[in-house]
Amino acid sequence: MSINDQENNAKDLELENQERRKFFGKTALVGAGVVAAPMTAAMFASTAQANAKEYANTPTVHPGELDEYYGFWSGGQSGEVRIVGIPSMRELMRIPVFNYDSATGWGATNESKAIKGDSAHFLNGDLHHPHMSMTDGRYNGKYLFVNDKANTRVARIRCDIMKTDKILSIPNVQAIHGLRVQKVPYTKYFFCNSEFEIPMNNDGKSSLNDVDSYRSLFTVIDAEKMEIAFQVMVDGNLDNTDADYGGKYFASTCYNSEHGTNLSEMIAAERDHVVVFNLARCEAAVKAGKFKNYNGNNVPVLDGRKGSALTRYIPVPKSPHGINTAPSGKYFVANGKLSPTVSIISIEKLDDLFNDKIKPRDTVVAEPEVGLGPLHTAFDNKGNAYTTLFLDSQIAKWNVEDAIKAHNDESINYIRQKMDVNFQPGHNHTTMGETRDADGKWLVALCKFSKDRFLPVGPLHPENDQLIDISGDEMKLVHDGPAFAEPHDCMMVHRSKIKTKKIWDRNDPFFAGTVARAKKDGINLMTDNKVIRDGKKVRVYMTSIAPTYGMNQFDVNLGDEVTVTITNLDTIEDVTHGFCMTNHGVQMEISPQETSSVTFVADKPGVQWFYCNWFCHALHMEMRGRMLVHA
Ligand code: CUK
Ligand code: CUA
Repeated sequence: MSINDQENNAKDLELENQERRKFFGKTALVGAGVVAAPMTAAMFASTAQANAKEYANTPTVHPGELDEYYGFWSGGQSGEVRIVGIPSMRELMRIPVFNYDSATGWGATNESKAIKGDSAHFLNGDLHHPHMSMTDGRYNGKYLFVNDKANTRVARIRCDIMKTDKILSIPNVQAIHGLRVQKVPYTKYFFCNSEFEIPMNNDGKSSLNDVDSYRSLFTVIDAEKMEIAFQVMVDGNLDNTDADYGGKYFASTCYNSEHGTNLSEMIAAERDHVVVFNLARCEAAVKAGKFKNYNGNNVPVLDGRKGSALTRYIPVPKSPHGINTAPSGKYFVANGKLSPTVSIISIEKLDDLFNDKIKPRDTVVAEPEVGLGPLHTAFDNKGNAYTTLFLDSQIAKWNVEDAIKAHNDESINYIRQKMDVNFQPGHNHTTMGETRDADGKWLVALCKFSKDRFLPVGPLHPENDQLIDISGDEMKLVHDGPAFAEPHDCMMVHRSKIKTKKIWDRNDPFFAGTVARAKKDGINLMTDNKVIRDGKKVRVYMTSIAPTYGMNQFDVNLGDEVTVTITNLDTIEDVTHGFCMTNHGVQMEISPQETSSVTFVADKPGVQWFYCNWFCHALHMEMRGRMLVHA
């Protein structure tokens, strides 16, 4: 090799390293004081101090050890929720919600179809926002509420069994996006935004192009009944939302106050707004009958457009995205997206705003610059905020009170650190950070791009969920976690708040409908193995106990509609059975003490084997039987 070649080689290597560094970001260099954003002398000093500090947190969870937190991850266009252990980032379970799930039979079983209700025919969803019910601003471990942007629905998940127990289609609107819960005094309501504006009576009869008449509604839902309490018509569209800690106000961002129908129209105005909803006034208006109905349903729709007593519109810079309530209860933080700022709205000033003592902009106590593309903000227990910067691919850590002081005193530096993440973060979330119990331990950045962080798996890349230790003065990246499409949001709750059942309770409402049907058929599900013929309908009831079904053959006629109902008599934790009828596209989960049922047409003559497809016993392979189909 000539000297020239060697030099060229060295240059190539150097170039390659630089390229990789660009990809990897500058995380590793932060400690050396090299970051993309300009640093002040004060920041250098605090970084140096931080380097000397030990980190209390360890991300290592050894085999056999349990995680400290449950993370509930949105599955985005997968339509499901995933349970992730924090800090291990191990995926513990998936909860099918709006999707069809081959393993559990969600979307196929009669029990899940009953829960899906009028939208059971939809097999997809776009689930962005999982949020847990609260009591007095603290997680109570009861429910998770989630949205479906794709098919305009919301759903509730029971945290004692980690199954979806109710799905509700929202009328009068399109595309449910932002969703949060009432924090105080308890989650009586959860509420959600419709993102896309449509005509109020969307019957195709009025002018479809009268864009000015399109509206977007804020929907408030009774959390226990899973019924819509009321909707509020607004100006502009709605994006994300959050509640205060006083039980009085909900606030939503709006990014299309222009009522545009294409990109350039939607970003024309220099300012959009945050809409604040006054809960007591809305409830009073419903009581007083000051609402209208639309589209032939009886959901009360209040008029909360500009000038209404029910709402206030706070102008903020162009196209805000996330809105997050600080755990101090003092501020809503609206994230600028197209503006490098976040708008800090004083919740204490909202009473005066609603009593017309001050102007809407008077509630904005600071608008600090945090970086390019702020989307969402999370909080610790030390007064710091963590904002995702989509365009900068960074998390900006900043101090809320310092940012407010800096509003009048430019010498105050409120930025504590900017850390590169990989890459293009959407939401970020801190442990317990949307409650009074914010504990400042872990931050998760949900990155939209993973580029070269993982082994390549084809043109479709995984997302990258990054775990960041925030317990010290400096944020520290500790884990990259690839995730399938596409976590938007998550919430992390201490394990002490969650109590799950280990086996099913026989009286669980989850399968109560099936139990009632069996009773009508004179069946004791715990003992009976019987076939009931009802014309062309055949109902097969059987038990299962490892490694056998209570019945290993039954007879039907070609073309019969067959309903197989199985009760798992096993009482040992983890002994789940399955039922799969080969060549019929049918299968389901039956966990200990559960009853599950599925209905299909026996459309193939001859011998059709069914088998248990959840490995349950040494003789699991032998756990099968025959459906004899007479032609
Ligand atoms: S949204 Cu996706 S990154 Cu649907 Cu909460 Cu902001
Ligand atoms: Cu029962 Cu496998």
